[in-house]
Amino acid sequence: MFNSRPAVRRRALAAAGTAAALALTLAACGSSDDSSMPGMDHGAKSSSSASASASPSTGDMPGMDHMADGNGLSDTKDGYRLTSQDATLPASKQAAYRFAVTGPDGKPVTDFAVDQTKRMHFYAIRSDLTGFQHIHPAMAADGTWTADLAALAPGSWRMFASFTPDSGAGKGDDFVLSRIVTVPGTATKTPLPAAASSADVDGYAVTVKGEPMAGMAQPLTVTVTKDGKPVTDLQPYLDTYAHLTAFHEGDTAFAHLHPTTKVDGDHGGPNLAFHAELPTSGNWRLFLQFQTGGKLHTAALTLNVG
Ligand SMILES: [Cu+2]
Repeated sequence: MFNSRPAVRRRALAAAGTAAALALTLAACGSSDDSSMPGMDHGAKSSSSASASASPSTGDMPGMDHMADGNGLSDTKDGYRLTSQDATLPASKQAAYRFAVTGPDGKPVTDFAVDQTKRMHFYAIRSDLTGFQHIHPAMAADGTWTADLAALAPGSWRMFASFTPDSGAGKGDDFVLSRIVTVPGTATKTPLPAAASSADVDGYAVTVKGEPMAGMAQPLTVTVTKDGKPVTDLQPYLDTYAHLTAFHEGDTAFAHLHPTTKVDGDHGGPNLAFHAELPTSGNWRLFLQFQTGGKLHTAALTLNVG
């Protein structure tokens, strides 16, 4: 009896210690916005590059060239680097994010190839996959890009730059690089909506058919309807009838889904074919952008990848 007591106490203490450690872990997970803390960037980078190199490469498949970009979670690849002084941006008002791409020689790159009608595609996404922005920044002569962002909610954001150098060692290679930006304030996490096969936006219904599998190229069909009727007046937007980007729950890994439907005038739809290759399993937030009557629509739905 006397001897068992310390043992019981030790177990109780050990249990208390485990509970405390668990609570700390939960607290750390709960505030996922802490991933933007200085010094945390490099950890994310090394793990992301490891997973990128482990994923199967299908870069030689037609139309799959963007899949070779990796998951976009690093700020550097093949000597190219996304640089920015803007580690924080103000909350709840328009903000300019300034950045540059430096090449293997360390100098800012100014020569970019046009891809899908633009020399630079820029995406902002909050750590909970809300707040998606897809914009096309302007470049100054010295290679400094300015992305004019709409109001950002407090929290941790990842800024992605997607580009193709038009000279130098990386000429013709597609890059997606990213950096984290902190927006000060009280960050509230929005739970990811449940997986769904359709989403509504601006009176349109967008339905996605297909069974994407991690790391495999799978056909994905997007159908656009309005009031139950097929939509056939989709306009070209960035050389496509629908621009699809996806971000992975947890690490905000990036994927760009490429259309296989050819663009031919202002009468796209209702069915659009894509090659989906999402490198990892889990939930992806899919953003579908399409244009009608000169207006851009952005639908979002959660896609579960097995
Ligand atoms: Cu773009």
